[in-house]
Amino acid sequence: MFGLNRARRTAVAAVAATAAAVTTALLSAPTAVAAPQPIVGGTTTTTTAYPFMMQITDASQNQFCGGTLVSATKVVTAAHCMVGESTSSVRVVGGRTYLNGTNGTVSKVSKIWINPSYTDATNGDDVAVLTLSTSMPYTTASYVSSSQTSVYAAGTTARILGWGTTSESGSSSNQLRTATVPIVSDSSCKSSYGSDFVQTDMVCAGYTSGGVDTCQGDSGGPLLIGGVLAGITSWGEGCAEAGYPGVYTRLTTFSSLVTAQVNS
Ligand code: 4AZ
Repeated sequence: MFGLNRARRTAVAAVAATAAAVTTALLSAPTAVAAPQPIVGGTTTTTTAYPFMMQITDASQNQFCGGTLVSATKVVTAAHCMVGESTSSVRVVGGRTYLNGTNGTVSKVSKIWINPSYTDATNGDDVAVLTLSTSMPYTTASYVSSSQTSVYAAGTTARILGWGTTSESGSSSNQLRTATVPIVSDSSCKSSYGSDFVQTDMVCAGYTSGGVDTCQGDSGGPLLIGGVLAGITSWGEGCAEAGYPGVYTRLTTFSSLVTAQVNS
């Protein structure tokens, strides 16, 4: 298996490693290096602009994944973010644009539903729904229904959001970031990823030349099409590499399962 990236929850180790890497770069760089780019490529934004954008954190409020508020007490995220977690090990934080902020609403989680078919992100089924102990006072996102499969037409503009790393080996962004990327055809994504691309369960987005993508720490967050939740950040080969678009959970396939959880 090639080096696929998925969510990293070793936040402290990652920060230490990144600090060392930055020090090395500063000491050795002969000329100016490019400024770190958002997500990878994009701009800063706020949870005021995207109020349904949730931080999924550990019990100490260290963010490790994203999630999308779809009702006052339900958050859609990736199954791979929740593997090994328990209701006592995670929190959901809303209304907090900055990772180092202390504002917003922090909720405990009373239930973690992981798609029972989930095994590994490259096998699909990468969806989970969290039930919150405290209602979030924020505007929710609507999500695609199972019949809306045409939203994934190749070339359609999609929006990605997260606090993830701003380059493949970079550090997380303190401020929420966003970018837009075109949906990639299933045939093209199959050319990139072969049998790891499960067409029924995944959709790809990104530029042929790379440069704009989700990366480590963005997992579980939204891919919006026309402002509607249509995908979940799932996996990819590296980040923003030419020929390797980001891979997102194809939410139309799981819409009914999600609705069952949202109504439970
Ligand atoms: C991650 O580790 C991750 N470039 C998310 C998305 C992508 C790679 C890694 C896609 O959370």
